Amino acid sequence: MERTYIMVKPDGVERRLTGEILRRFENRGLRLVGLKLLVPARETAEAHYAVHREKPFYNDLVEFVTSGPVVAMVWEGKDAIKIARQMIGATKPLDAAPGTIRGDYTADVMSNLIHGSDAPETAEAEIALWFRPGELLT
Ligand code: D4T
Repeated sequence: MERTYIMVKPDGVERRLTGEILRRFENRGLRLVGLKLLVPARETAEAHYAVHREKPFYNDLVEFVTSGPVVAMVWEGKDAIKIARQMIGATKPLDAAPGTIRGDYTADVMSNLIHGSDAPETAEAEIALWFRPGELLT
């Protein structure tokens, strides 16, 4: 069993896509073990995107993800990290296949609706960053 951190970004909440995204993850058979709505603190967003600190888009990214409420979630299942990444679709709009969340609902590299952890180590760090242990099912 594997856990992954998934986040509906402010554009996804604003566009009323939270229900559609939850439905897709439930239909795929993953188990929801944590869920909350919050406006991210700047420090949390900076830590979440620390790997991109030197990139030219870093400041805009932190501004964007703190610009409104997000839906923070943890989903569990066999190969949950890769399955979620597959459902989310590629970062570059031209590479995001139809049938994926990004491929069906966005063509913008930054306003790309949703985040999903990319590896077991990042999943563990992101879950610990966004959730306290008591907020997750066992
Ligand atoms: P996240 O991390 O948000 O799930 O997105 P990805 O895993 O798909 O993509 P990423 O980490 O490479 O990029 C993080 C975040 O930065 C935005 N971005 C990315 C951007 O605005 N311009 C760019 O050139 C890149 C590469 C989009 C997602």
